[in-house]
Amino acid sequence: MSDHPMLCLRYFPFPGRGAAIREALRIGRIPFEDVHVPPERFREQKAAGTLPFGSLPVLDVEVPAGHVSAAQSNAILRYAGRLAGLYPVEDPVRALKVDEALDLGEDLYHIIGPSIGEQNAERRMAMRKVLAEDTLPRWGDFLERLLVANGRTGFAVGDSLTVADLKLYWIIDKLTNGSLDGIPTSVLDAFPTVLAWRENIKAVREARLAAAST
Ligand SMILES: N[C@@H](CCC(=O)N[C@@H](CS)C(=O)NCC(=O)O)C(=O)O
Repeated sequence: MSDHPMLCLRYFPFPGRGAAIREALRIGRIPFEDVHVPPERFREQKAAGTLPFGSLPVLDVEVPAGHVSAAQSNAILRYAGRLAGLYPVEDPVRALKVDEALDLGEDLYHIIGPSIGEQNAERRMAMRKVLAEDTLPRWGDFLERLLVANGRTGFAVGDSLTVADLKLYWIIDKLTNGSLDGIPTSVLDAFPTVLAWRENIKAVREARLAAAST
């Protein structure tokens, strides 16, 4: 029998804020039920008030004392990171830097969120133009400087994979994979350390996921 509590992760059937959590648990070989909630089911759950803050992801944890449900992707990711050995529990300063990077990831989701919610195509493209030409290059520079300050190790914090890399990897993927119309895949090409970090994390994640699945 597993030493870990029974876990159930509820999220939409796309990467979004769920991918980093799914990958942290998989890399750590932590068993969990990966529930993909279709949009219509999400609307039902939201209307029924069964989601802590009316959003996903939600992690359900079965402990001897009972059942705990928690929302907030960064809180869930830190918990997953502690279980998986991808969060520096023994080093408060390093943990501070991981937390900083996780919140940087959330800031980026909030920066692109309004344009994703904008239904009017003309207004959406106007928002995307500002994002592509001004906002995202500015934040790309913040990330570049964070990675340079960490010594260009290929990781966001220290010299090994943490949940900070997984969080940032998936938001940077969203910004550069061409799925946001009006945001060119080259939007972060001016930042060599970001590009090198992204390639490194892509390879490290794939290797760790492959190793964990054997
Ligand atoms: N601060 C929350 C934000 C959660 C959030 O906005 N989730 C989105 C999906 S990534 C969602 O559920 N959107 C649908 C809605 O809010 O109606 C977190 O980090 O988990």
